[in-house]
Amino acid sequence: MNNVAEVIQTFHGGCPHDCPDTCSMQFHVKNGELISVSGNPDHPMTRGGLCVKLKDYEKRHYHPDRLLYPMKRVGPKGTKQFERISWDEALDTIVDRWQALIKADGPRAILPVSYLGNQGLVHGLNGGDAFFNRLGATVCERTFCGEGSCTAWLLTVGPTAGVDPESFIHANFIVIWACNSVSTNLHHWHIIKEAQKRGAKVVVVDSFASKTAKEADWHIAPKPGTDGALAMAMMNVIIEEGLVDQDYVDQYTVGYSELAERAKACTPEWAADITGVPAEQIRLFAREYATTPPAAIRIGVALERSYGGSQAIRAVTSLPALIGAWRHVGGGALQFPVWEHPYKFDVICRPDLIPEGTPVVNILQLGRALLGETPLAVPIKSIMVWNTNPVTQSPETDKVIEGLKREDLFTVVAEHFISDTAAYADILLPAAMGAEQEDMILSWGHLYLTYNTKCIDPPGEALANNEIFRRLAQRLGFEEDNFKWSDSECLQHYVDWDAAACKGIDLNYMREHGFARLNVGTKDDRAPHRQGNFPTPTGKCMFMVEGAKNFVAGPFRQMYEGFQPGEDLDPLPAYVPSRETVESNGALAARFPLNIISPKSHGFINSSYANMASKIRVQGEQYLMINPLDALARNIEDGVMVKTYNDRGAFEAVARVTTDVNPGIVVATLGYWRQLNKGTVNCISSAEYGDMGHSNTFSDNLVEVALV
Ligand SMILES: Nc1nc2c(c(=O)[nH]1)N[C@H]1C(S)=C(S)[C@@H](COP(=O)(O)OP(=O)(O)OC[C@H]3O[C@@H](n4cnc5c(=O)[nH]c(N)nc54)[C@H](O)[C@@H]3O)O[C@H]1N2
Ligand SMILES: Nc1nc2c(c(=O)[nH]1)N[C@H]1C(S)=C(S)[C@@H](COP(=O)(O)OP(=O)(O)OC[C@H]3O[C@@H](n4cnc5c(=O)[nH]c(N)nc54)[C@H](O)[C@@H]3O)O[C@H]1N2
Ligand code: SF4
Ligand SMILES: [Mo]
Repeated sequence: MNNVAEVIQTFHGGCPHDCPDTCSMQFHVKNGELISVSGNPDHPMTRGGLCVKLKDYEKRHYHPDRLLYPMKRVGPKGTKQFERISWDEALDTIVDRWQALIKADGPRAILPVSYLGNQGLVHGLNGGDAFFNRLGATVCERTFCGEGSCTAWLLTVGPTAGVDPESFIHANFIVIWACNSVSTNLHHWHIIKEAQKRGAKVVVVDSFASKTAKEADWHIAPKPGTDGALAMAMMNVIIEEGLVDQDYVDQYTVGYSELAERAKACTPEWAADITGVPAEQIRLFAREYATTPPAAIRIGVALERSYGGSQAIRAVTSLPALIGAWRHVGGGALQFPVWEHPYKFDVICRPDLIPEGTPVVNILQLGRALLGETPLAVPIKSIMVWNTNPVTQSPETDKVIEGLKREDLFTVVAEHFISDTAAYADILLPAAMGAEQEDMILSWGHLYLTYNTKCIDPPGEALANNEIFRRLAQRLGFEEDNFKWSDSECLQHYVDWDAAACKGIDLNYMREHGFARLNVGTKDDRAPHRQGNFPTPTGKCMFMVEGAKNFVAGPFRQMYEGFQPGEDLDPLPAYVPSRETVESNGALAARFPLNIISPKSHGFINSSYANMASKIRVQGEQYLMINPLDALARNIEDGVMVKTYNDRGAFEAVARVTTDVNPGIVVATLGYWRQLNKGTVNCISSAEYGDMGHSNTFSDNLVEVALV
């Protein structure tokens, strides 16, 4: 007879969430049931540990609110009144409605809405894109996260992974710029902590005292959206004080004299006025950065979230070349190491199937598109949503909801739960979860490939995303191979197994080991730009780019290039002020005087997990952090309910009166469910783009706060 220990089997898993850590997991299964999960102890970044969100991932699989069957709406939109139907009825209804729409208005009346709620190559990126491109639907441009940053990075250093996050162990001066690693990049934080213990200085540049800032040796707190001024002033100091690595600059960069000319006016005193950081601090920061090699910068996604965010990232990305930081192992900058991963996006997404002239709707402006505010020759009459929850995550929530309430909009949502968006569905499709589907997980935060085993069956009638699209494609008679491949076949086709980075790695290796380090050097020897070799058109670091046009660059993209008008870009980095500040828009600030930022919640991953009581306990009820001076002026005491509002909308939260935020700034973390709260932070955020790559502007919003 088997004893208990013998019937527990362990399988390789990969965390499918949109998180730079992409942990290698272990799924422990007994009698066909996922009984627990753990971090893979052999993975050099996961190191056997998972975060507070995923450590009991099995509970999410078996959560009582999990969607188990296809359903149709039987009450008014948004009231969550659904009735169980069969898969055949669900898919037939969808295909019938779409075929009627296509006949009447053409396929552009249909809009896919998706993001990276699942980061699998098969169930995250695939299927949906290829399917809707083949259908001829309007394209969804997904610039939720990092696209301005990517545009800035590509312009300056090209598609390089930059410094290996593991090489930070060798750095002596570490700058974490607008990244809350303790919450959002925990498995990089362990490495930084180790370097700190070894004597490295850790500087966090963050507009408030985040968990990470509190653990740093030095917290520098520029006002939101002013990082460009800080970086330009650092250049000024480095140049004026003769700290430039002239030999590196001469050999491996373009546009130094023009950059130096521009930086001349950007004195620390000038920047102190803009950023609120004292000039002497800026001088010291620049000096220490330039003279403590190896110096590594971790660029956080949040750095792009204001109108001038991408220009700021160009400035920050220029710093390492200026001081020759790239010469050293552990020197340089880290943005998204995904650039050196050998995924075949063209095969995954099939942008070649997009008919010429297809219109584009940006996910940040979904509300506007649904309300007809965006000029579209064919109005949107149907949407299908999967892997995203735009009601809480897209800006201008009130517009999104008004749009979703449209009686003539046919909405299909594939989900794990009845999310705030799923609540408005006409047809709800139950989706499979991590341990229930085979995949490889895209990683944007390290240099490992990650495999995920299907080791249990989905509960009820839930189906993996790709199977849903396979069935829809079959009903519509799509003949392309993509729609016929099994999940395993997809993986064979989606990764460039012949690439140099994959030497010695194939799908069998992945199945056996769960993860594989790409062949891109080791953490102890990798210095990819020691001698230039930047993957730019000149092979050099481009301080200056002449004739550049705006473009949307995301590693998780379809080929958007060509869809865009592409306005001219400034050839050089610069400080570009935010749209909504006291300085840039006095009239607006007179009514709404506080700058709000909305970073990630520690206990949730975006809006995922924010429906689980245990995670809400970790994270706390929806709250707003406010400085005692601002609180006093509004009679707000710690713990009372306040309303945060502007012309776009409002949400309610518990006030946390704290000096962790400076006067003039308030902080509300992202992800709370609207169903469980009165509004959420995106009710107030702007859907206007930033300066490059159609990036978001979540840190560029003015609000007022009052007692409820
Ligand atoms: N104010 C403000 N807004 C922001 C941000 C901010 O910082 N501030 N950050 C932005 C950023 S960086 C991002 S990345 C976005 C993220 O926003 P989203 O990508 O919308 O992330 P989630 O809210 O987690 O929604 C993902 C949904 O997909 C579902 N899902 C997960 N796996 C699967 C699956 O396998 N199949 C199906 N069918 N569904 C699945 C989950 O249940 C969840 O409801 O938010 C953006 N919005
Ligand atoms: N726990 C948890 N982890 C996550 C996620 C999650 O929702 N929860 N989401 C994942 C996703 S999709 C992403 S994109 C990453 C994002 O990871 P991060 O880049 O760390 O993003 P945030 O936490 O939104 O913001 C980081 C810090 O930037 C600061 N900040 C905001 N605006 C500015 C500014 O203008 N200047 C400066 N200097 N600082 C600013 C905020 O105060 C915050 O402390 O995290 C991933 N990991
Ligand atoms: S959310 Fe991030 S830190 Fe947590 S298990 Fe997944 S990849 Fe790891
Ligand atoms: Mo993100």
